[in-house]
Amino acid sequence: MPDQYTPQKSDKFTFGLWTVGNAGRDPFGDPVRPVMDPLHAVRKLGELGAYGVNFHDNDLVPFDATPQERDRIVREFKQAVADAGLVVPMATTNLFTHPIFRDGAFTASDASVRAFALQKTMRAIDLGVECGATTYVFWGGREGTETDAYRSPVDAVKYFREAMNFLCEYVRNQGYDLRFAIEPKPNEPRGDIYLPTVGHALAFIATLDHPEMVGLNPEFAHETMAGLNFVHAVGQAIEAGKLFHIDLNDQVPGRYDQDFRFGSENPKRAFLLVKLLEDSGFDGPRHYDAKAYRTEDEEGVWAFARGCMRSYLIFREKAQQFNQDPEIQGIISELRAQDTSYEGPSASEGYSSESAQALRDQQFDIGALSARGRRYEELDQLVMELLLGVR
Ligand code: DIG
Ligand code: MN
Ligand code: MN
Repeated sequence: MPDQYTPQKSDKFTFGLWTVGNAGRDPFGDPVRPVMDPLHAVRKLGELGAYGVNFHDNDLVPFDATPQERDRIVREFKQAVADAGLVVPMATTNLFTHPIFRDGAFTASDASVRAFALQKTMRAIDLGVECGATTYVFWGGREGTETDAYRSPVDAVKYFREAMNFLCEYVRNQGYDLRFAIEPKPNEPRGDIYLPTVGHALAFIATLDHPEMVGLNPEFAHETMAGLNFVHAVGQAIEAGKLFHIDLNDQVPGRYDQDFRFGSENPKRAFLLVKLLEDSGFDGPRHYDAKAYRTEDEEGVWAFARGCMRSYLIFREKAQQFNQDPEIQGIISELRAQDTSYEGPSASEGYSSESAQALRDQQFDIGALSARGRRYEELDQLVMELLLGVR
């Protein structure tokens, strides 16, 4: 039954074909659901109110498809996307399933594998652009090691950089309207994956020939697997102007990559993430890189997809309530008034020898400043009561 949490295309929710199409295989069990026809996924997502779909090259075009098969598949896919009123904002390459990538793709020790990974990625970029993608994600699922006895981690970074620089030049040379988004992950399927967090990726991007073309696709589960605060990671990406895309899902810290339904494990962190995205004016797709529990049949998959989108809309409404709640905003206003009452010398105006000397001479009431309580318990309890539906 439609209600105020029924998604609209204007909410910009997207799903990867591999998400709703996940057949439930895991390291200890066979698939539990039939392989989903990508055209069926497109139609169903359109019916659910999604804005778009994304794909890895081989989610759509089999690894060994002939050029003729490839063209037919793409033609039919583009028609289904158009019929469903969807778009394809993002595409990416599968550089992790085929055995050739067993020791990596861009960072593989074998130079011929690195070259093949570039060839496959150029073709996949062409495919993504042909379907309308303007963001291209790089998740280095196999870019890592189980033992560091052979490949130097210094070489790995150099290999990664030469691949990204080459592909940036390819996109520039082709005249494509495309930005790259690196997706960090700390481990799995490799024992350790290079560029494991948002911080590592930001540092790496700064070393590229065209850093302006490359940003981030942070994933909730991946920073959480690393024991990090995903809201902080996204905040740093936003502040750096590098939040080019985002993978929404959920995760229990310290576990394998669970890719749970958004908001299903950490509702407070999910709320604070949605509040950050909405307050910051992020206008990119709200992309779900998540999958239904292995226990589910196809109906359960669509319940999962609906739940991802409904929870985002509920959290967005809660964020609006937070911003309008008189008691919450009263505490914030009082805190901010006191926090900004200092009028002495500071770093906010930049450095000068005069300001440095004035700062040296500044007197501070250490006792009063040390004794000041922050009222965060009161404020956080109000957030919890908002989320628990008692405000
Ligand atoms: C897994 O978290 C990765 C791959 O599914 C894909 O390359 C990327 C795009 O969201 N996420
Ligand atoms: Mn994941
Ligand atoms: Mn992802």
